[in-house]
Amino acid sequence: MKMTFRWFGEGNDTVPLRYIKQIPGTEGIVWSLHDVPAGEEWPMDKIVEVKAQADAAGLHIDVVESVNVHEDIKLGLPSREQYIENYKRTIEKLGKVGVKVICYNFMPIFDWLRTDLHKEMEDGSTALFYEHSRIADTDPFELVRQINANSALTMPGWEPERLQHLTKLFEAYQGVTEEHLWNNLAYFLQEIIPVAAENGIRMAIHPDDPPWSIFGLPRIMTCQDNFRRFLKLYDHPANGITLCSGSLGANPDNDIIAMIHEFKDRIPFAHIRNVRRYDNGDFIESSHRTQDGSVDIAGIVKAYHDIGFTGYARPDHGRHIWDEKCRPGYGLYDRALGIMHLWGLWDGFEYAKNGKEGVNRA
Ligand code: CS2
Ligand code: MN
Repeated sequence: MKMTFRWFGEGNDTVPLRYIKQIPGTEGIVWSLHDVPAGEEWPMDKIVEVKAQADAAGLHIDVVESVNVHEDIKLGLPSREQYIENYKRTIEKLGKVGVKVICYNFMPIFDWLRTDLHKEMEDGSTALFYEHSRIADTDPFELVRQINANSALTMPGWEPERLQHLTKLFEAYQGVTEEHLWNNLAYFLQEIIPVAAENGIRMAIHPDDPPWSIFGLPRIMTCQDNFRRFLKLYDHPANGITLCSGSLGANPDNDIIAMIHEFKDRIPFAHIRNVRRYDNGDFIESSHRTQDGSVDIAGIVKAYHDIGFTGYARPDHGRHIWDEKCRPGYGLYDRALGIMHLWGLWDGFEYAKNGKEGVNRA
């Protein structure tokens, strides 16, 4: 397991690279060019700039999250051709600087969705919270306005230029079913996977978060059966999954341990975090520890250890603790604790299997 940490870029993140370097066993950043709109080709000079910053801090840039997919590709519009071309050029450039994994998602309009970015927990910390009834009862425009108004920094995938066009986007998705989305995803994969493979890159689709339809929009990357179908759309190691335990874990029917075993060769990237689910469909992003949430994080790390996982991992969102001022879900403290928890479990399993020698090697 190769540990990484998401970083939003110079001037766009509260965590300096040198702090990331100080988290034990953390070798690289998970990065993106957040100011390049979805669909545009990434400029080489900006890519090289991030690489230079990471190099100077002694961190690698092997994993990109995300190269966002333009809505026209998800909608299957004729204009997708140009956006797919741009996507391919970006893949080639990323291959040139040594990127190994590109994470992306195929969620219509919205990326991850929560109703409260600072829900207070029993211990006074705050965390990202999803209130099921509020999604059902609130108009999406109003909800986005409320959430963005309460947040100093925009959430990834919620870029203002995309949200400005919300009305038009909702109209465009009228009549777009899950099957349409599957077809459009298949088309996209046929085009980009060969280019990724040629450039030494594994594509890794992120599950939908939450893993069910919201505001009547179709969502397909939601469960084990659908991931199986996804992998068959293009049966090649370069067509892979970002297995996010927190996103999938919001649905109690998802058996993440079973997914790790079934899809083991096709998981270049693991997001490992917990959520605490409530009976009414609400959930909150609790600490990484198994006991604090509803997802068996210890079992998940054991499953990764059992399959001899050599891919990249990162702690996903964290709580906001010790009065840290940070991006919602992306502070330093709780994610650093998350990493230590994940390593603690991993080293424990390794020690039980191979003793001190194994731990030294790992
Ligand atoms: C999120 C997403 O759960 C997560 O990892 O932070 O924003 C994720 O980065 C994207 O869906 C990947 O494309
Ligand atoms: Mn994730």
